[in-house]
Amino acid sequence: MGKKIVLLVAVMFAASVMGIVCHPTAAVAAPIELNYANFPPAPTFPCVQMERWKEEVEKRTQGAVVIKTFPGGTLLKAKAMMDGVVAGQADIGCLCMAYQPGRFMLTNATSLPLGIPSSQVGSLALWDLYKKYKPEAFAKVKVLTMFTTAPANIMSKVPAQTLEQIKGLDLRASGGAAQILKAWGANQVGMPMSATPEALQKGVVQGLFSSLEVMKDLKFAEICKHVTMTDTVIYPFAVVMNMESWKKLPPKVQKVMEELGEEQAKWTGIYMDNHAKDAVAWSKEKHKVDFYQLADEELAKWNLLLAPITEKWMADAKKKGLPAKAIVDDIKAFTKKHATP
Ligand code: DTR
Repeated sequence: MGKKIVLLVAVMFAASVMGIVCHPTAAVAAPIELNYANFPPAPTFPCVQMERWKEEVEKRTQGAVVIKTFPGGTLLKAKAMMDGVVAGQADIGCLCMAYQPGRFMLTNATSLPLGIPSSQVGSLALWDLYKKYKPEAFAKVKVLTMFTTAPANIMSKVPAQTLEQIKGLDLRASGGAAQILKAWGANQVGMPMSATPEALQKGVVQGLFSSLEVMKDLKFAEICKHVTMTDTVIYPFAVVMNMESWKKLPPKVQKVMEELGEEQAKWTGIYMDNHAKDAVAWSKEKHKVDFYQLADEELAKWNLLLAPITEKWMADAKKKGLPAKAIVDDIKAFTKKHATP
């Protein structure tokens, strides 16, 4: 009898050490379910990174967490993302900070024309910037990761290869990049990416200024037969979680998500850079898109027009009490750090 009890205790002890919960109700404990909202269609890169993050979290928590994803603005739309997550309409949301320049002023400094060369470098520099300054704009949420697009280029139905051709052309961009189009003389039309396919179809705009992966993911190569390579600026994104939902998570799950922060930024950067290259090759081959490389002197002329944008951001940031110069210097230093192999 005594031996049996000892054996039972030993088995229970071993099981609990191995993490097997013996309590009958705990053994069938339902996984924690989290909703993750995203604004653009499923094939686009913000949604691809969302699915990758979901898979990693589910795998690394051994199924203790299940994430339900909502692409295409089905749960929250682009500009409602932050407030929707704060209010708990979604546990997690992915937002493009560039769409709200004033609200995310500090992190949007990464979309100034400062020469960020790729999505990988941009994503890691942005993550460093966030960690260093912990901007007030994110005080009510848990930031899970951040990343950026690859540099933006002009995709258009008609050639936009000279400043004369761009003058007055209806081109779509949002946030920081909008000022760039204005500086080049375009008639800048602002809207989120999710509204762009229809605007192109209906002729509301003649083209857009963005990273090139959308040529394939949103099939813009079918309609925009001209690309002018300027490799100008990136757009920054954030993935945020409702604070209550975050606090309710077991520490082990929180650890998994925290460890994924920088890794996810890098993964997304690499995915985006490769995918943008792939989209260029696909557009040339399948849709005979003409890619036009500006001559160095011409590009220098275009870039010169952009200098006042950074100056204006610095003046505005100072007015808001931000250490404008330090932020810009840090972005340059983080860029250099991550661009150097
Ligand atoms: N360049 C920004 C952000 C962006 C780039 N690719 C996608 C795909 C889906 C949504 C947003 C973006 C923009 O032009 O909106």
